[in-house]
Amino acid sequence: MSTLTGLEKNWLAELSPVAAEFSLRGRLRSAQPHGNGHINATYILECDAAGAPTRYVLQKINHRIFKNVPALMANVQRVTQHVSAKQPRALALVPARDGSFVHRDAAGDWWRIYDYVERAITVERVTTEAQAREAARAFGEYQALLVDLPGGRLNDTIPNFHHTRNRFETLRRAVNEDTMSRAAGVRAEIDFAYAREADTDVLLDLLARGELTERVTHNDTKINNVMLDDVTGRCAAVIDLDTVMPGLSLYDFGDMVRTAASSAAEDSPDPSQMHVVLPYFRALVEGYLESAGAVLNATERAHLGFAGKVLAFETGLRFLTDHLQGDVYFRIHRPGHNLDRARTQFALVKSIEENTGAMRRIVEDSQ
Ligand code: GN1
Ligand code: MG
Repeated sequence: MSTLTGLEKNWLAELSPVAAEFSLRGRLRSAQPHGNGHINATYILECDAAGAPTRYVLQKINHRIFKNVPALMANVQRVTQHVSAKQPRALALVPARDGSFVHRDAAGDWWRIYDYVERAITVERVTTEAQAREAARAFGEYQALLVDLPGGRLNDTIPNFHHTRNRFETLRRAVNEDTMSRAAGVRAEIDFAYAREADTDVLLDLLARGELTERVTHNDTKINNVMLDDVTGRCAAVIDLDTVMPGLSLYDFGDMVRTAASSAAEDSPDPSQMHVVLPYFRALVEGYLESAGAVLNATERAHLGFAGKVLAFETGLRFLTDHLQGDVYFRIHRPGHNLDRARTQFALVKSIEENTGAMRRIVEDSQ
């Protein structure tokens, strides 16, 4: 028998008042923390109406990071509505009692609820080519579905989110300010980043020249943001829609390479374990082109491999910056966690550099 320690929270009691602000079916029976996000807090709610259990996903939106929650929720509403007309199991918001889709509590925190996507799983690591192909096909399909989103440009929920040059300059500032006196301990990582400054402008320059176009993109296509049907393995729903906003398709594809064509977890404490997995990269290219190929132009298709390098590099810059600034952005679970993450991302960058030729051939074969 377990005894309640002071450390164990009574989530049901704590979350009941906020759950009561939404139109849930039945009586709230349990509430538990859920998932592996680095930013928002996520919980599973279970309700019981006449013996029929219904599950929901409750989230507290991190408004230190998403500064304009109403603008964010306006995006999510538009996107979920558009996509659900075409995909039956797509994410759906639960209305709040006041008719909106978000509740602000007395402490100023913002909450929203989605229906739980049943009979589907997320994976933290890709273990088969079929999974990689299906995830890429699903994110590509999402991209293609949003091509005709009505209602004008979406809000930028985080301005310059994937502006790699900006991310680089933020790192440089963090190094110069060195508020936590950590720069001396990470000289090798700083040098690694500075040596690749030129990479930060490549996609931005192509955009400025009109060779790449802004699209509606997901912008956080980590492999654990696609739910796979637990029987068929096919995509049930794309999740984590907070950064769906104007962006480049190559950001979406690149983040898939980073998280699905990589040999180790993004935070592996042993960077030597991290390298690009070419068969998974091939599966990603094939899956993505299957669904998004018709909307992509030649420049986008030609940069699929490079996009993986840029996103691994950019994410590494962000982790290194956060380490230097005292771990204020990404949730950490151990001291040095952001540094492990940065080192492991940079190991992936290096591996992609070493495999540039092989990746180019894979892309050419798949066109
Ligand atoms: C954050 O919270 P989560 O895990 O969905 C981050 C992504 C990073 C990712 C790295 C809003 O996503 O950009 O790629 O961590 N989201 C935000 O794992 O910054
Ligand atoms: Mg996310």
